[in-house]
Amino acid sequence: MTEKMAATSLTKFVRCVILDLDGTLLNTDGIVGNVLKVLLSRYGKQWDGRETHKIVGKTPFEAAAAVVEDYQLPCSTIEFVSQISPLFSDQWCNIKALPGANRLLKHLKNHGVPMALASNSPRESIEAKISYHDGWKSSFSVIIGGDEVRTGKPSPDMFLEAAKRLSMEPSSCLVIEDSLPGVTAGKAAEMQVVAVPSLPKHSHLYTAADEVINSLLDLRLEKWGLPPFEDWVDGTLPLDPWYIGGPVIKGFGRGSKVLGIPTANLSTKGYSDLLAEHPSGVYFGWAGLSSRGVFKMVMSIGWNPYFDNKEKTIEPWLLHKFDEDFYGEELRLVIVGYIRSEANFPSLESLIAKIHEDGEIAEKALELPLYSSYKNDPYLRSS
Ligand code: ADP
Ligand code: RBF
Ligand code: MG
Repeated sequence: MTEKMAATSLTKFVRCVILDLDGTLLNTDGIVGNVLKVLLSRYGKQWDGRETHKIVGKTPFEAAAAVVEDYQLPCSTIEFVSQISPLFSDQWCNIKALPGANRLLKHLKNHGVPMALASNSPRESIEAKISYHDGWKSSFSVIIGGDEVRTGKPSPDMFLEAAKRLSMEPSSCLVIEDSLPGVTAGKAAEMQVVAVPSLPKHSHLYTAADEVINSLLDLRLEKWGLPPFEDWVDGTLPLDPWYIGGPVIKGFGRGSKVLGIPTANLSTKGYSDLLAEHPSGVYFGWAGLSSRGVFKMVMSIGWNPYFDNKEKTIEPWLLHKFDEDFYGEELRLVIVGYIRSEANFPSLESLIAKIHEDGEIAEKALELPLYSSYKNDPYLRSS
């Protein structure tokens, strides 16, 4: 038996799913950063975001303790918690679902797969946060907050209690978690654990997880014996369309054109929130160039692991042969679907081969009515 087959046959099939909330289903990180910025400025300090990894997955008290210590604040952890709590409560209505969260909950609900929500946040905060998302509360047969067990994650208590209330054996539970404490808790509970790290470039730390994926869009439920998603079409996942545009700027000058894959770079200035909202990966859609027309397009968003970029960039390859460059021209993109997560490659040849495969997938998919209708989107032609 090959190693891969052995690994597959060792995968335990599950019957229910236990989900974490913040960073897994909800995009809480931005809100946390904003609130800390406000509160720390009252102490004359500046939140720089670099400590985010120290608070992800912690209980509110532990996270507060870490900040109080790191910034040497002249207050107790309890005082800090009481100051920050109302600031958070004010923001709960602004927290967006992470890409793929609604899709996952709907799918599991439709297929009658029992779901539990297990979060280090207090029960009351969980209820408040999910109340802003239609259909979420009724998706969960069990909800457990950090204040309902003796010890929060990384202790397994919360997950074991969830399994008990679902009347499931721990080995029949799949945990989906973004944080390291959450993954530790899931493994300590002897459950299967899929990690979806919420912080970029941290995936190498999640060795304890049974699988590490980049976003919920990459979840393959059939791996765990659960009903597979049925929305993939010819290697593509339809998305709610989103829009980005601007003048074409100089990119990294790596000579991608020589490789046959020129990418018309857009400035990321003014789009950082939009880019942060979308997981890195390969997407496709339509590209409008002000004086030239509308063309098929496939693009990568992210850090290009092969080149280890420091900034999240957007790199659209227009699937058309142009006789000249078009730097400075207005480029409008409508992104309609997802193909895969970014990968690293052992050689430049294998990276190029994969990008060409992406191009073929996009080329074909964009003929489907589902995607071709966006070719006429007025956004692509107005400038
Ligand atoms: P840079 O590093 O400056 O982005 P590239 O080698 O990626 O350089 O080339 C990108 C440039 O090539 C684009 O800005 C555009 O002017 C031109 N170009 C020509 N054909 C295409 C195409 N099919 N898709 C994208 N850009 C193209
Ligand atoms: N770079 C990577 O490091 N990993 C990838 O998986 C990857 N996929 C890409 C897919 C497409 C469709 C395109 C256009 C680019 C991709 N790139 C990827 C980015 C590539 O490294 C980069 O665009 C060029 O080499 C210019 O920097
Ligand atoms: Mg480029």
